[in-house]
Amino acid sequence: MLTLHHLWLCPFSRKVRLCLREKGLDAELAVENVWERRESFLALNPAGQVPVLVDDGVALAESQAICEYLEEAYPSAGRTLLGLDATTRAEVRRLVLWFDLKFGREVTDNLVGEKLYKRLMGRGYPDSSAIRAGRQNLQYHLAYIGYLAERRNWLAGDTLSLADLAAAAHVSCVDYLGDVPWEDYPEAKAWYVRIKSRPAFRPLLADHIAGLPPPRHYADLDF
Ligand SMILES: N[C@@H](CCC(=O)N[C@@H](CS)C(=O)NCC(=O)O)C(=O)O
Repeated sequence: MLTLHHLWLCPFSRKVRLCLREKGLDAELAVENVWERRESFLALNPAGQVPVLVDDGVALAESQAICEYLEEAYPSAGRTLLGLDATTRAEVRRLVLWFDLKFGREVTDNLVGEKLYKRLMGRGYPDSSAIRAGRQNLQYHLAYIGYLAERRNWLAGDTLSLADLAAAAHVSCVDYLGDVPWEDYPEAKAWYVRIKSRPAFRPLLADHIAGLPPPRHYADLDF
């Protein structure tokens, strides 16, 4: 029995949701309003952050540790999301960090953080200069995604990996807010269309945040 404590438009939770689905695993989703600092949640993860995966009573925290745990605990026949050899695994991990840390700080925090989480956490109003910086930074990240996707089948190599899931998790949060200039980045768009069309992505496209509807193209596979 798997339970994922998560938040809507949290890229780290989305990465784990995608990983679970790609591995054919079902988890019950439990929304955790992290800003409430509930004691029972802090007992699961003293850092007070989502995602937290509870697998048969054992709590796991940190999205990358969770994804790598799923790889080890639930190996899928003939498939891996981490890469078959040491070189590919190093590249997958480099790109996961690129998206979770660099894209996260330069883009997701400035857009999703400012537009959604600041309000939810009672930390004031969106800062328009941060939003401008997020949109500006997003452009070179989209160019980099396009550069990788043009040269490789998937971002880290021949097969779909956690690098694609991390990238798609962040990009999908920003896309929910309508901030992605897709028409200017056709190679990145072609990669996103491919990953968005995978069955594992469907539940993310069905997400709807009360009072913050996504733009029409968000759930459209042929946008
Ligand atoms: N490095 C962590 C980052 C998780 C994270 O930043 N989660 C955010 C929501 S997207 C959170 O729980 N923030 C609440 C807090 O930091 O107090 C991971 O990969 O799981």
